[in-house]
Amino acid sequence: MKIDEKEPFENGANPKKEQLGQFTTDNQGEFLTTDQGLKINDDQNSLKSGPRGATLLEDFILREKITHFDHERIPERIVHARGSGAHGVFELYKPMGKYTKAKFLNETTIKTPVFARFSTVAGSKGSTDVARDTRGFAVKFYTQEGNYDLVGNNMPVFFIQDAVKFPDLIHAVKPEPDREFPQAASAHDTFWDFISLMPESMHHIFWTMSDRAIPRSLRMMEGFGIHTFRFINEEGASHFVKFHWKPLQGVQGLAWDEAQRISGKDSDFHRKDLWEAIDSGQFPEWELGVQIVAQEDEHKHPFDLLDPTKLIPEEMVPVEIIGKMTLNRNPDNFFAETEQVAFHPGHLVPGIDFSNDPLLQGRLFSYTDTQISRLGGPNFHEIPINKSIPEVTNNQRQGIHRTQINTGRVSYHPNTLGGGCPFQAGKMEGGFTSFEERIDATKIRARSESFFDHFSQPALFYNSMTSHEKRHIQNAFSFELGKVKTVPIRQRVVNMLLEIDESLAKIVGGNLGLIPAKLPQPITGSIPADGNLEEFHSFKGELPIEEAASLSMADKLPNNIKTRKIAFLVADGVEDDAFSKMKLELENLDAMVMIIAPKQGFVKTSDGNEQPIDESFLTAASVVFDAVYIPGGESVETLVQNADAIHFVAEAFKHCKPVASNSNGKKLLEKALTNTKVDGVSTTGKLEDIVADIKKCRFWEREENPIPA
Ligand code: HDD
Repeated sequence: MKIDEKEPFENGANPKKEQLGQFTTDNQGEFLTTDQGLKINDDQNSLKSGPRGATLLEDFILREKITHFDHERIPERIVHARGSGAHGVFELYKPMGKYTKAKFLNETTIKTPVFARFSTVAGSKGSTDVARDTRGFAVKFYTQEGNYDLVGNNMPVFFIQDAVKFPDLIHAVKPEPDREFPQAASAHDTFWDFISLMPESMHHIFWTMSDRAIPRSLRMMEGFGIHTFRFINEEGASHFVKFHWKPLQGVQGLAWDEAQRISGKDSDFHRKDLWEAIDSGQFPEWELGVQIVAQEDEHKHPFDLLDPTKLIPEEMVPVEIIGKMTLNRNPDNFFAETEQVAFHPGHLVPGIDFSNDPLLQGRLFSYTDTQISRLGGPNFHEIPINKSIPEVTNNQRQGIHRTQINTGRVSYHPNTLGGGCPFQAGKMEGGFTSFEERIDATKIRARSESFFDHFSQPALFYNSMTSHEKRHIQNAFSFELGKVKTVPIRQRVVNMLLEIDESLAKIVGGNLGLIPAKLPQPITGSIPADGNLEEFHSFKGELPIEEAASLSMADKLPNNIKTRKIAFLVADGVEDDAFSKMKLELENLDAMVMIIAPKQGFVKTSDGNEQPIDESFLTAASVVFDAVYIPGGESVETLVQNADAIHFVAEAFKHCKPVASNSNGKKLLEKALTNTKVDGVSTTGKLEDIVADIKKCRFWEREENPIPA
């Protein structure tokens, strides 16, 4: 497609889907062939010297098949190796021309195709989905002006202020190099050693110690562009902008104990959840929001807009919702699409530009560089999932795996032999021009003093948490540091917590048998010539607000029960009516009901019907469900004798989930729980009671009186 043809984006057309279609094959009804297209007669026996003889080197069919197999792996991503992706569309609610000339942010009739990939950071490709970790949230917009990538995370700040530290951060969190463990875990000495020496990491650490780091679902997390970017309008005026993704499914986390158990029971928990939601037509949606700061207000805030360890509280600059992304199609092939997709924060379109955030600036180098080794050369943009919709017309040629066949003798610019083509595009023709920022500076390897308030924002974050969220943070610090073997590392972190919140430092210190001490915090970087380190120390600045409700997850719950997974525990003799009516009613509200019984196959209901079973107690676990329901009947007499059924209910309760029965089913609840007269346990069998509890997601106050399970 030639640049600027906008029609293919309108009237429901999806030019990316069409483009991918040209590369899609379906083996249905086809003969088996070699890679050269030769039909194969026997794919099960190698060519031998006699039926019992040695295999012949001549067997090109055997050689080709095994050679391909031998080379099927490519290097996994150095970070964000474990990920899941999906196709979708972005629709704009209102034109943003006042701020940006980007076409996909100006034309509300256009549906821009997107591909989104969500990931953990530290773990390898085969690691668990539910590790305590930041999640990557990367979206590729296939716009009519070329690809625009918003490569963010599910947390609005980052660990470090300068990209030069990124390799150290990642080396510290990855499995330790001599022993190659722990996998997909930050709870180990090298990570906390680094963190204890890096006060700037504290803000992000508070986010990773919160439930944001163990999302219930990839569909239930917010996304953030993190850095301050620029919007540039037609007149060339610049506004600073921060990007936000707000999920319409609500925001929810897991319990930490639950997350650890899910890692054993179903380490594909998030991947499967995303796939199944899309497959069943429950398309996940996020609204895109922007926080805009006028150019002249650059220095108005008590933190530096260029510092990626800081956020702008929504209470200070509201988020303006401008559009919506819907993920509506699972990939056809995981490797070809999700694995080979190559994101880059430097893939821009006119109307969006960078700021001088030193973390962003370093990223701009790293992403293309990594694709060259990961995807094998400089032509990775030709892989179908990475291809832009506008045709690529430039003078780049050759390189490994080149697929484009450029005609003609001219591959340089300027030229006359090719009629001067391809032409440079002027501003009016959509040619990209960088924002003309005036720079008058001394070359210096240093950091601005405006980056040194490392403690006010983590304090704001902690202050903004509800009591259960605070408890989870206290427990997460205590868990992570408890796994650290080197006591001075634990002590340094506890001392740093003292700079942020005294009560937190004392609770965590108490759990570790340590007393927080007020000591000078470490400094990083070069020592000034005059030896005066004072100004290099981290400090806790003043913020105009003490709490920001927008930082808490507590009031971001969904107002429906769509895609919630509810386990029905049954056995022979289950009351037909109580069972099938409730199942139907919940499914009518788009919840997902799974029937679990002592054995697979069928159970006989009270009316003698045969009810098929989805899973047995052997294969199912409460941790992968959002709620449990026990319909009454003779079945309950069987279930109260079944240790797995009792454990199932108790474990769901322990993880603060809604647990329900009808009046005849409550015997199982009474057997499993010490107290059934608490919030989130209903025995009325009424749909409205169960739905109200499921909407609340969790009853965290139960953690104050934990039960064994
Ligand atoms: Fe990065 C991948 C997000 C800092 C270097 N990064 C990667 C992915 C996400 C992020 C979501 C996975 C993309 C995908 O799904 O393929 N990275 C971030 C965010 C950062 C950040 C939000 C800070 C605000 N990253 C960062 C720095 C560097 C890198 C400072 C290097 C100096 N990131 C990479 C990388 C990766 C990557 C090595 C690995 C695989 C890839 O790029 O394609 O280049």
